[in-house]
Amino acid sequence: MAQSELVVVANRLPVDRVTDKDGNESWRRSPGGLVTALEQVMAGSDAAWVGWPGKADLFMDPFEFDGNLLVPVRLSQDNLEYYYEGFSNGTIWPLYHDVIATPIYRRSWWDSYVRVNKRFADAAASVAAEGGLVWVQDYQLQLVPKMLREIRPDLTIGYFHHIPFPAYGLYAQLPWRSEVIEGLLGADVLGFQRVADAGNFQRSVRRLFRYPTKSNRIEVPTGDGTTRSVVAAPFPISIDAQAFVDLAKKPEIIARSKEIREQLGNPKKILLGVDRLDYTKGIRHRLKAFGEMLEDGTAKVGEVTLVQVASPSRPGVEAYQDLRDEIELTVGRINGDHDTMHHTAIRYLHQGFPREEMVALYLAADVLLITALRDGMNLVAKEYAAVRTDQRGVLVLSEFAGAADELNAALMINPHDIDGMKAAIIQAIEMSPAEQGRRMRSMRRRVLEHDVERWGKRFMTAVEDIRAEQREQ
Ligand code: GDG
Repeated sequence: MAQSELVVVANRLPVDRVTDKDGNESWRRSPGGLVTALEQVMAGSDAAWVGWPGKADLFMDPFEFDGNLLVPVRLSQDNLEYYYEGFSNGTIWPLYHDVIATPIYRRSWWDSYVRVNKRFADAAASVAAEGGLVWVQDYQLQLVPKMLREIRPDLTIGYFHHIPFPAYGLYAQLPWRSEVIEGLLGADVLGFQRVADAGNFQRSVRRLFRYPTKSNRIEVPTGDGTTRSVVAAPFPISIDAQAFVDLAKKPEIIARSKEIREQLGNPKKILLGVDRLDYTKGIRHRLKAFGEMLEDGTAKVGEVTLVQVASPSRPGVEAYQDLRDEIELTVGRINGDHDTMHHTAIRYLHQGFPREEMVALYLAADVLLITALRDGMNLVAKEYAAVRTDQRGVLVLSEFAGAADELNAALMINPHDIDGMKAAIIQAIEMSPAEQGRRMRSMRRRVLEHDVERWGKRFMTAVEDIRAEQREQ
């Protein structure tokens, strides 16, 4: 098989299987942010991508797509239930998001996680060139770095963690806490979203293993009396800002944004929420605040409308089914109490939309509400800032989202403080155009300068640097 100098390993391959109207199947690049982010890193290099093709029990040989080698990893229905929905999304996801939902610890889920991680590690080992670079993505694959190093000690290994890393007091609950840290420490560079995440990880390493850490470095014993340096540092992810700016300038998207306002009955102010339907995003808290504003008269139907896009997510996980029921009950109640024949309080959309429509929505929205209880970064916040070339609009941003470290000009909120959130929404609704412009300019400068290309380059430079160091030794 062809050998690749750069191998990306992620839970999903960057393509979706699509069937056209004549029943012919083909692959299409998936629209996700990670795909765009890594596209630039992978372009022009002899790169491979290892991941699950998106369908249970699909066994396929590696194939070429857009100049890259795609290496499918087969997952059975059981694997999807135990490794993916179970350990990844029923154990790690809630634990790492500060136990907003209760993590479930099941030995059978862990066993499946170990087995599937090994399958990903083996697949990566089979395609990486001698001395090549492997970049592992995210919490579904935390054991891959160590497993890969054991098979292929010649490789340089990077890992990027897209979600938060919790404080040790919470992390310590995990029955396999040592195994997961050991798995991650197989990497040469570990990237986190926030300074706090990298710090939490380092503290867990010190508490569990007593390995010395100094600034961003951890000295990991190799077993032969020497140590190996592992870098654990923040690399805040970003978006392809220019692509969003280009969309925002398209006349048909600007026209669509005006049409959206009209279709909503030309309210004075449109509030917008865009989230995967996930309990980490604080959608319930946002609805509570808005519902109270309608009750106490600080918002009036017809004058203010909340558009909530909640894209369908993880329907196989029980906590997500319960959340959906709860949110839909709340939206129904609020609308039932406040709607008129002409106007709705909340336009709730449990659907995914094309990116063009998302940009039109961002342009139509006077206020974007990010009320996450915990969020690694939150790219929606950055997308909103990028598209507002008119320097208008207000971002209300939870301090518990990674984006809060960078977008300091947003109106910061603690989503648990409902009165505080209501006050911020009122402040946003009433903000003068001059102040909107001042804040938006500052946020846009940050997002346009620190885009995803820069993120990818920074991470790759850190990996290259450590590789050069190792070669000198
Ligand atoms: C994880 C971390 C971290 C949403 N609905 C639609 C749609 N989206 C797009 C948004 C945005 C992306 O999905 C969501 O990204 P987020 O960052 O907000 O959140 P997660 O999915 O939870 O991502 C997160 C991220 O990884 C990257 O490291 O920031 O903290 O949890 O791009 O625009 N896009 C389209 N239609 C929709 O209906 N086209």
